Amino acid sequence: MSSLLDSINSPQDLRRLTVPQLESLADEVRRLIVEVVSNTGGHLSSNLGVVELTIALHYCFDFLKDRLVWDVSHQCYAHKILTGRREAFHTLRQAGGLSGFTNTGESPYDLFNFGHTGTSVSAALGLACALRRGSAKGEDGPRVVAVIGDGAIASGMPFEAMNHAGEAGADLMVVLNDNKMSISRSVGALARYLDKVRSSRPYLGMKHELRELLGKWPPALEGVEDIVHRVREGIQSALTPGGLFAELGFHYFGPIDGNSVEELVSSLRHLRPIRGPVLLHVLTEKGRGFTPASADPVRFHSSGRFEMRDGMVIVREAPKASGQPAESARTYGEIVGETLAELASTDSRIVAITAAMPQGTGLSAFADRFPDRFYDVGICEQHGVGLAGGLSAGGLRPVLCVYSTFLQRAFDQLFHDIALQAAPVLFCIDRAGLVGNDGPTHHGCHDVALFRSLPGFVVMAPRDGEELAAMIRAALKAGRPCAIRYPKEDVPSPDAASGGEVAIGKAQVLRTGSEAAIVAYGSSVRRAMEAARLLDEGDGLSITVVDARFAKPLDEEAILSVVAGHRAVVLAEEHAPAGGFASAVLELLAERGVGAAHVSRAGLPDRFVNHASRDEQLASLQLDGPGLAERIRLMLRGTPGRADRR
Ligand SMILES: Cc1ncc(C[n+]2csc(CCOP(=O)(O)OP(=O)(O)O)c2C)c(N)n1
Repeated sequence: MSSLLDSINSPQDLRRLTVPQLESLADEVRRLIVEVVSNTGGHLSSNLGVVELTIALHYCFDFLKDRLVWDVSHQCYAHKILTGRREAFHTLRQAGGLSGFTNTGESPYDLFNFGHTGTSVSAALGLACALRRGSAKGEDGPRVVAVIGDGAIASGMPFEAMNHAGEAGADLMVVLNDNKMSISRSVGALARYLDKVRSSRPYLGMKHELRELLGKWPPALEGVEDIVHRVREGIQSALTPGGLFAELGFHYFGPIDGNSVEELVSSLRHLRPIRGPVLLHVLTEKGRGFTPASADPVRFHSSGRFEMRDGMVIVREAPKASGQPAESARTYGEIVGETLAELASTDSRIVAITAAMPQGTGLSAFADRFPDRFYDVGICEQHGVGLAGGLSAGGLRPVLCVYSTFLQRAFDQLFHDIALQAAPVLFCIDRAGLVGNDGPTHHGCHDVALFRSLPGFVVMAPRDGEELAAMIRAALKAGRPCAIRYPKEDVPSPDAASGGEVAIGKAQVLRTGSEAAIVAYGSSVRRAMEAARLLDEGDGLSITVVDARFAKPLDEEAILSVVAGHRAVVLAEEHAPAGGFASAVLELLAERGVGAAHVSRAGLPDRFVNHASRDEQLASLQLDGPGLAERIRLMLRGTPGRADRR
């Protein structure tokens, strides 16, 4: 059956349709998104909410001349479908296929490779300032639009940008996509403020009434201009929804129905010619049009593959790589949450912090059990770290659970508010290493380098759940800043040597061999064990495997003895080459004057790793068991491993 969508290969095609046709097109776009995401996984709820908004934006603007910036850009699926990528859309998030975020390599309509929240307003303001310096100005000059969610707008950086935009008077339109949700419900005073604004009458409709009201001011007061002016302003800000944004220097409009193409098109056309900073507040429904997602937008914020059977959503498991040890189908985050809850029941100083990710970081159960010892600070990682510093100064033992990539923006707080104060705060760093289909914006490849550079920090990584729980216990006893990193994968079943205490700065030797050694950090330990088994069974080589446990302080004695006792040593980790665990070992060898010609690094390359499944990424970088085994074979034959030649 032919459809409207089949005829849309660019936004120009879209502009040939009528507004009622656009409403039907929205249904078709939505169906395609659900169909594809059920096969690929992806950010379903947010995308379903912005279909009409995306259509209306491309209808009213020409984003080859105008500029469109998506915040986070996890909600860009309809944008991709409408900007010439409909036929490739089924490859979403797959190796070699379309990215799940805007990607400058894919289309001239994608201006940034974004995946972190709160960056759109600054970027759009930068574009607007750059355009103002260029030649294309005036009524018909290009317009810059940023689309940002109600969760992201509270994340600090947008306020810095709006503060600047208001002052600079830049020609910038911010579309606030308000669906009341971050990943979970939006939190904080701004969320409460938006609740109030949401229930007020739209400002577009009130303008006329306001003018009428203000025009009828008693003539006796007209001489007292200043007073009249102030009273007018007072009335205006009391009666106008969105007064907060007006105070920041934005013309506020809304709230309007962001799931009505008609209302959107009429508002956008009305606002397009307005100069200076404009904020259009649109109300949308997260998960709209797909009942399971609108009923449970949190579950479908970032969904795995699924299928529908009898109206029920059935999760489809990703195929597991062969040769891996059995997994417990539990996440590291769950173990963190359980361990913290257990310890918190006997230690009233323990409190937990998340930056808008209670589910993702495994803290939901802790939050349910200890609601008054749990802080969700919204998407504000910097504030989360600063808060942890303050809580610890007040005698508490804060634990901040956060994804590696998002913590990066709080590096100064780690330095200033934590390390410099020697604050006993524990950082539980989830999604450390490669994250699979989300790709480069979400890989956690720099945390070891960041933490290692800060005096006083203990930096560690477990190989399984038991070691993680033991590290949490050790960290909370240590009374100093500590960081534990763990990957985005199911926790492997414990091995024979699992369990027991973890002593700060002590590694664990898991296998002793004579030919070569792998000193592995965190998630690489299980792969090192697999490599040792393959080399033993397939090549008759006996291999030592050390679970390093600590990147700082290193177990110097154990590492120096392994390096001295083997003719080939591989340092395995999932981290960027600069500053990681392997760097720490090489620095140690240099300090001690130990030759490192027989030592090689197996880590991430010095480039961004594209989206693909995590297993595909690890295999392509020779960081899985077979890859590590092959590196050892090459080293023993005297040929450097592939990674060394890269
Ligand atoms: C710095 C940073 N922290 C956390 C995240 C994880 N994250 C992705 S989307 C999202 C919620 C965004 O909410 P909102 O801006 O309201 O957009 P919506 O998904 O509701 O459309 C979060 C917390 C991120 N991408 N970047």
